[in-house]
Amino acid sequence: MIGIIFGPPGSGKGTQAARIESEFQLAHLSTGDILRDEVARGTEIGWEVARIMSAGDLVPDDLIVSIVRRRLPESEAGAGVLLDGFPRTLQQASALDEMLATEGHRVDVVIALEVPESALVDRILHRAAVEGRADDTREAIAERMHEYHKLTAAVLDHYRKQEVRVEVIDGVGDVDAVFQRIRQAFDTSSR
Ligand code: B4P
Repeated sequence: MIGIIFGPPGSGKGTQAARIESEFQLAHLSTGDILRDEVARGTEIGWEVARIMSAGDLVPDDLIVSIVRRRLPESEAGAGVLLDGFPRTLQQASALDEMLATEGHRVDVVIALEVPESALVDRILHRAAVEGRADDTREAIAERMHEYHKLTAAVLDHYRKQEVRVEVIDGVGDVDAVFQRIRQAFDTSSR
């Protein structure tokens, strides 16, 4: 099973992916988590991406694709993988399709979380107060939303055109309620 959890910044991708990971034994591969870990460890990649991320911009496609190319085989080894935060551009989506095709695989399902922008900003600002993430400032949030509409939203159409199953999930409500909606969609799609 190759799944993608998709949605604008703050839609709850990471939150729901953690639930899906434990319920369906899928390996959770989050490019945001990988990049934050590189920054925290002060690696060469971390130095390269820290400023880009804190401004709310997307890091270069080549870098992200090489990270995923390195990690995907290990993540795919078990029951399957849930990609979180990737692909975020059409170039990344094509690179992923090619990586999977070399092993005779393809994306099976896209879970697309839908949340109105006003609620997204509230959630992220709330997280800012709790976690102090470098990209949770008002300016960076505005840039992340802009990048989402300019570059990322088109990824959904890319998969719809390929007739990949796309499940649009209402992401408003408490974390459990959203997860129940995802579980229903996931159960149906894996049958
Ligand atoms: P991500 O880590 O993917 O950040 P995100 O889109 O904000 O996260 P997410 O939607 O997972 O939000 P969460 O569950 O935490 O990316 C960060 C940055 O990394 C990008 O801006 C970019 O610079 C870089 N990057 C990553 N992948 C890349 C790629 N492929 N290409 C280029 N650059 C890339 O939820 C947000 C908040 O809402 C949390 O506080 C949570 O507690 C709360 N919340 C969740 N569900 C809720 C609910 N149902 N109700 C109320 N609050 C809820």
